[in-house]
Amino acid sequence: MLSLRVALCGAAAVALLMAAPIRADEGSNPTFNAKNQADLTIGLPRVKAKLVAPPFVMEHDQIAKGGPKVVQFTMKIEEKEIVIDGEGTTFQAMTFDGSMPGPTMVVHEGDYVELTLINPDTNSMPHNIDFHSATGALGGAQLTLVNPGEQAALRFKATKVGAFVYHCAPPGMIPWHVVSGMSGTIMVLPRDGLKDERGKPIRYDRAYTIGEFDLYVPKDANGKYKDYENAGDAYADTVEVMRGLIPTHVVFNGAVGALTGDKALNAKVGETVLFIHSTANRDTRPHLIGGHGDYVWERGKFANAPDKGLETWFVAGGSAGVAIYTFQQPGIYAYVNHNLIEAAELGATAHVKVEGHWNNDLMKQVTPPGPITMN
Ligand SMILES: [Cu+2]
Repeated sequence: MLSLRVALCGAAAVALLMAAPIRADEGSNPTFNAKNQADLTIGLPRVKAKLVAPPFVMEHDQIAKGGPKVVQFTMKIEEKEIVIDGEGTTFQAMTFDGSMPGPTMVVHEGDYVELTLINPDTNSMPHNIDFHSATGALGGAQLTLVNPGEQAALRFKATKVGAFVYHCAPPGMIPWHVVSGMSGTIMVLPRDGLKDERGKPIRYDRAYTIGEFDLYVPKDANGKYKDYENAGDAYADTVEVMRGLIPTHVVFNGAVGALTGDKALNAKVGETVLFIHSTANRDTRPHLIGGHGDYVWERGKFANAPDKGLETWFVAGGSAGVAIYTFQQPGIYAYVNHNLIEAAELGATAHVKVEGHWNNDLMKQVTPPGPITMN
């Protein structure tokens, strides 16, 4: 308990340095609920969204049906121990709804996102949420800081189209909470769906969400990864590793192998798959080995025309990129961070298992490997 208190005191000191308001109702902040303004959501349909754990994406319409809605979401914050690699290394994760990344939220431009954020009293730390898609109050972080045993509700209008990161941003502890697992994606679709540079509709058959995380796990004097009782106990050592900027693990969806083998993503030849790739802290460069990005919004923002036919794309830390590919050959594809050291040594690899018929015209093994016959 002592170390947790030390962690939180340290965090409070940093909060002062950052001069960030602790909560909206403390100090001299603007008024976050202005008087004499009509509530434009009155009379709009209200729908409850059903979030699902990544790599899956909640059911959604690619083209909006009807006018703007208030889409209601609920997320519970969960601090928990997870195992992040095949060696059994434990990690004190902090999560939105129990998963790394948190669930992917989908709405349409002009909809209102209404999130109830719950911090159960089984947790030990304050948390909040900063939506990169929202406007004002640190992306909502100022209005949602909840202590264990509290909940808060935030509503914002989705005015920008694209895939955007959301993450926890508690004063003084922002990077620690982010690299402990607290990020996810919200995708705001244009009401009339995705389009190419000429306005031709782009549709997809499946959507997957991949969250890349750089993890910083402390080691003991013998070089063995340390176990901790809880996140607070891990705080001081973890921040020391973080400050070196060398991650011990770079993983997709919370652990080495979270999306490989029998946990691979699935698709069929002829299917068009949308991949959302978020990274809340560190730059990355997704690449689908043996495939391409047919349409890629590197910066994830649908107001811009997509790039076409890319081999590798760049996703800046603190953003989510979107790539669309129609699979043309069956097989196991590796989807990697093409810093290959991070992919192969540190964990940033996923598999896509694609079923269907092989096309000899696109590729054919003319002669299998054998003795040299040409001099
Ligand atoms: Cu947090």
